[in-house]
Amino acid sequence: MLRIGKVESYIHEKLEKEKLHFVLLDPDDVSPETAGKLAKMSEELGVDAIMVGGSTGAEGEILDEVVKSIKESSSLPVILFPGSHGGVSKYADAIFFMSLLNSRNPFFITGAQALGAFTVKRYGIEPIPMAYLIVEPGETVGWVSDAKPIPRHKPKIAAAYALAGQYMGMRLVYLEAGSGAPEHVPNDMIKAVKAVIDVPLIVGGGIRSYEDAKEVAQSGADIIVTGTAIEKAGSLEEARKRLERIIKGVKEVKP
Ligand code: 1GP
Repeated sequence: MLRIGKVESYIHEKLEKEKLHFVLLDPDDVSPETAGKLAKMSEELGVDAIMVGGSTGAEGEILDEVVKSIKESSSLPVILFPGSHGGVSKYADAIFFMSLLNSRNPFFITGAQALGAFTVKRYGIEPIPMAYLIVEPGETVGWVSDAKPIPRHKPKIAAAYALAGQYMGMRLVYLEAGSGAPEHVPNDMIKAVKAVIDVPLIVGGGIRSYEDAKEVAQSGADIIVTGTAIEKAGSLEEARKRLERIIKGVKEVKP
């Protein structure tokens, strides 16, 4: 019998009361030690989960060490955000079992998923099926995964893919502008997607400030993801300041 797992239940329970903020840590950009410190700080400041992954190099021992360090430093759920079947770590709690629906390459739609499925089962990691959609500019992930990025002025295309994802059984939709994108996913596109789907909507890529986080949440994102703003803050103090402001922007918007 298929049952909703612990992490997914945690997400749903929290979403009844508030919008959520997830911090993304890329093992290619942060050391295990820094990842641990950022995770501890995230928990203190009210972040709801830590995502771990990236498009390049977030695999094997490097990935394991970062996940272990986060688990030792905080009690937040750790959710894998894999670039391919290599992005699986047995130390994580859950994995966004994602299909990049607008890739031109079937490897990123179903291929990597098939190659990783038994590993996920063997390790007992909770899979959370998710439709992953790349929006312009798409940045590294768009290029690496051979996406046909959704044009920023075509919200309806995003809405159609998102609804298709839901009808195919995916229980989350993620709109991704790409890590480090100069601008986040357009508000009109977030609104158009939110208007047609019933599953939670995650938005990430290019969200750096209180204002960004707030408008993305107001447009309808249920979960807001930030990576670069925290990872590239330069110091822990600066990361703390940025994180505080972003969390404020997310939490001020009521569901
Ligand atoms: C990337 O959506 C995430 O996969 C986060 O993007 O690094 O721009 O915050 P940023």
